[in-house]
Amino acid sequence: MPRAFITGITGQDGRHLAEFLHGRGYDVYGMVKGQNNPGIASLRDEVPYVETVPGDLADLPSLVAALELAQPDEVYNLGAISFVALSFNQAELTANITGLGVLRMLEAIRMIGGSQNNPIRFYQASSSEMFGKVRETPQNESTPFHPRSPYGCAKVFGHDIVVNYRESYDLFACSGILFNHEGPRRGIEFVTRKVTNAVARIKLGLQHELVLGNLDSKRDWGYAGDYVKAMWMMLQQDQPDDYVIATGETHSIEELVERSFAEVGIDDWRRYVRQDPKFFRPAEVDLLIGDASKAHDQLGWKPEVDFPELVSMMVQHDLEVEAAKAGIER
Ligand code: GDR
Repeated sequence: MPRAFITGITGQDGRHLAEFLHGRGYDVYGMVKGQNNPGIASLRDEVPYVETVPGDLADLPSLVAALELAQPDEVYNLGAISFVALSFNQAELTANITGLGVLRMLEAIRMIGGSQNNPIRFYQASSSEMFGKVRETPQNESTPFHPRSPYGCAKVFGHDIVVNYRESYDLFACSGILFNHEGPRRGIEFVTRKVTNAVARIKLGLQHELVLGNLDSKRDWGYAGDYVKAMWMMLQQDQPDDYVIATGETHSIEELVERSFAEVGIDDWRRYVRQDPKFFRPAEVDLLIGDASKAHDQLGWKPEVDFPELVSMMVQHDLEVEAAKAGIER
């Protein structure tokens, strides 16, 4: 059986990817940090077949030990400080985990290596946040980077060091430049889930307002379940390369809010929404829209879930979960 090792296993993508790889017959190992990681309970619930391995992206010896234990064919580096807003407050931590963590993982792979005939294949979770103040629209693999947050800067370092290690040491290392990808497993701090969860609670009478920051920024939102498939596809190619993964459609936060309220039959959404400066960022990424033609042509990848389906899936999920928690019959 092929073996996969995933960092960031407790996050949205980690769980989707574990599910996908398990379905393809992989033994899946997930790296978990800390002595009592709160993410472990839901991990055991949702993906019980994942073998957890201790390790931390801040600690190279722990990465080497984790790889020695898992003996993977494929390594997926999804672990990061991934919340852009937090990265402004914890910039150094973000640089260390989201940026230097990639370098440590690459070094660990160089040390462990895998067998001569079957070297470890590496996937790095790069991000559309690297495009930041975009130099061209839509953005593709050769669009120059202009990050707008400590998170974006750290991801640029991670991306560049993957290219450098590929060129210097002939590693099979790929980066997926993934645009925003969402779903019912998305953390509540990210705008899509914050909105769909609040809309569900407002509909159920459990909450009365939704407080947001900038409603004008635009994002290319896809479904996380579709995007993890692209990660795996990249590692099955003959040659390592970098790919943009996106839907090619963009929508504003306001459109997301409007559509989410419409899903529960509320048209006058402005009654419930308030803006608060504390949710605005010191520097914003105004517009993202990706051109995934290379992934379409070379990987045969395309997204299956569109924006209306995504919003509907998330709102309906949150209605169900919130009603169950509150003991409301629907
Ligand atoms: P993003 O995702 O920064 O694009 O990064 P997020 O959902 O946090 O923000 C999207 C946009 O919404 C605006 N916004 C708010 N955002 C949050 N979180 N909360 C609010 O109340 C709010 N109001 C408005 C933001 O200003 C922003 O413009 C995500 C992360 O998953 C990264 O890790 C990943 O690399 C990129 O997507 C691709």
